[in-house]
Amino acid sequence: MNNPKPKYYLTTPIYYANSRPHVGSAYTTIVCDVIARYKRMCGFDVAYLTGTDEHGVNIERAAEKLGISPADLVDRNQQIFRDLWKLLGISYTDFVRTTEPRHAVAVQNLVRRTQRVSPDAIFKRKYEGRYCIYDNLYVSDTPEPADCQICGRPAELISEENYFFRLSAYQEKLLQLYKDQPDFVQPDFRLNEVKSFVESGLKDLSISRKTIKWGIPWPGDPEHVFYVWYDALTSYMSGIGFVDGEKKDSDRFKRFWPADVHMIGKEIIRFHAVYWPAFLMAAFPDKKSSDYMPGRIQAHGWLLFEQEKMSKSKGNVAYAEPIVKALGNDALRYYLLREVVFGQDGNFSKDALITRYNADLANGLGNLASRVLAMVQQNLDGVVPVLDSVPDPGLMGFGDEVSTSPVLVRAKYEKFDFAGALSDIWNLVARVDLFLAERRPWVQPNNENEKKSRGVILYNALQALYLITPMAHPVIPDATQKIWEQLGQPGKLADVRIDQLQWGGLKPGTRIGKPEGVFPRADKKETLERIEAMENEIRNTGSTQPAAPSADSAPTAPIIAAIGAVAAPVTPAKIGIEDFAKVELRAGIVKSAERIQGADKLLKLLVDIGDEVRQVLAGIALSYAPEDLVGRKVVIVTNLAPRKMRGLESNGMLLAASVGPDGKPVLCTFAEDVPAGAKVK
Ligand code: ME8
Repeated sequence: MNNPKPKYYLTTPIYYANSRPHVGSAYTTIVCDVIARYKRMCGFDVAYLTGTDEHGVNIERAAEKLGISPADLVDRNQQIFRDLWKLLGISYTDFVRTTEPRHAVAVQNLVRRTQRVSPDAIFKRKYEGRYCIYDNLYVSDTPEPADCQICGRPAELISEENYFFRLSAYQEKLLQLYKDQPDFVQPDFRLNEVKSFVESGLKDLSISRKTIKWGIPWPGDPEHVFYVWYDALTSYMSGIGFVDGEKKDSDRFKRFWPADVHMIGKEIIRFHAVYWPAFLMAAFPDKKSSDYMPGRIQAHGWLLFEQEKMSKSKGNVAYAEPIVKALGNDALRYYLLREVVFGQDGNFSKDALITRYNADLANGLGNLASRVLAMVQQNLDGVVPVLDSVPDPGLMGFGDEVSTSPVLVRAKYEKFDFAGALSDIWNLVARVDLFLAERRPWVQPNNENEKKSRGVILYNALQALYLITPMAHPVIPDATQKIWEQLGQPGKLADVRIDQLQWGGLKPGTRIGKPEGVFPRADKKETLERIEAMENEIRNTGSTQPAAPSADSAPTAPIIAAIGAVAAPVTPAKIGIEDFAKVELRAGIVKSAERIQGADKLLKLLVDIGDEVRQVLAGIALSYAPEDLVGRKVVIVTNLAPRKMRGLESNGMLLAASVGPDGKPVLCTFAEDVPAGAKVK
């Protein structure tokens, strides 16, 4: 049967399954969940796809490091992603793994189709160039050394015969697409960046690899596997039932394709706004653009941790699970959407998260709901009053003011201005608080008129709550569902039409439920400690990657992990001497040491390493007093890329053993005399 609802299809990037998700990956997924929930509440039939990107050299190498097979690694990690999405209440409808057979078939069929309908689009030639294995990016088409534009690390040399996609032939067509679909890339300033990139000339793109085994075999030439981005992008189709672009495609694919929005972080815009539309143009030259071209590529900014992008490869990540376990799912969702201006970079701080939680959720909405509901229970027998006279003009003004709000809030959701929508909703919470403070319904009435007036005041406050609750639902689904039930409303709040909300929708005579607090206040210190303890547990045991350093436990933490204080899930694979030789170790002498304000565990050291004095930040402040370190001989890793913490650069790492159950760092030193700068091998 045909579904009369309009369709809406949105996707997250499919995340690399080389490690567990962090707050950055959770951010995109939560944003998409808010959109999906909002659209459903506007009457759309929503398909929401997420998944895991499970091929490529970074997966191969991550597995090798752990001494397990790539298949085992991705199996484990994709489950961690799914578990987290469950914990976060993500209402995705489809999940795709690129190692699924249905996906491999789709990728092979898409390329076969392309070769058939656009015979010039794909050709074979020798490739020599530099490739970044972390970002899966062809960095330069010449063999000279080059650094990756995304992560800045040196790219690897590759030289092999590859299949190429003739991207150069799509330059004009892409520019035409940006003209015909002016919203194709959002925000606008990103579209300008994309246009300049395309205008500057497009090079043909290698789309197969011979040196990698962990990938989808090229049809008819199994020595080659697909370039991970051709593979990964196709998941947006395979994930909802694309098979061949012909008769075998599922009804679901036919209903939902093309996507309305591909939501991504800004660093992968080129793949989505240039390569992906070009791949699609080549695969469907016989179709109208509106039948296959995504509606929009929406790029958001990064969550920053200590001013740097939070990323798995840098190890400066925060995890979502401990926050959800300590404060609930709504707390993280609310904080991320309220604090980060969508589209821009935003800082992530647990401290700010707890402050927001207490101010806006516990003291704000939660407190308002429980106060109003308790007063209705106590004074009105738990029933929404029937008004038998026209309320006084002051009260009608309040209703008018509140009832215009849903239209404004919806306009902001439509523009993906989540911080704006939430700010409007919370202004309304403050407005109701003020209204109650002015009208004081808790004062015992002296006569019948005053009693009626109290009923009218509470009636107004209840109607306001009745509007606020669904408006906040896409962002904080758990608490709003509870408040909804406490307002005596049956069924799921998710089924309420947000575009049909009306002042007065809470019917007089409705019996309200038992008021129960939805956001208990959190003690900041204690909550932070709980979160950090859980984070440490994840770093030490729960992760399939080596322990990641926390904000102020680095830089000794990775070494502590390597020494074996943590219970690694698997024994690390053996390395050759050539791998060890990559690490430059030298003897150093500490010249000065001082504490860093606001970082309990970090010390700032100046270390003489012979030919220079290096600034090094070390997570040893709980074990060493700064004055005890001056003059001390230490071992330092001198060729580690510099890293910023608390706004200061650390240019090296001290070696330390990790002792006891708490992993107390004990610095490595020398029993005999050594000059500063002596090599340690
Ligand atoms: O790029 N702040 O996967 P990925 C905000 N597999 N968002 C962040 C973030 C941060 N600090 N860190 C990650 C890939 N993200 C490819 C995608 S799609 C066909 C293939 C989010 O695991 C953001 O959405 O590196 C970013 O684009 C994505 O995770 C990258 O995830």
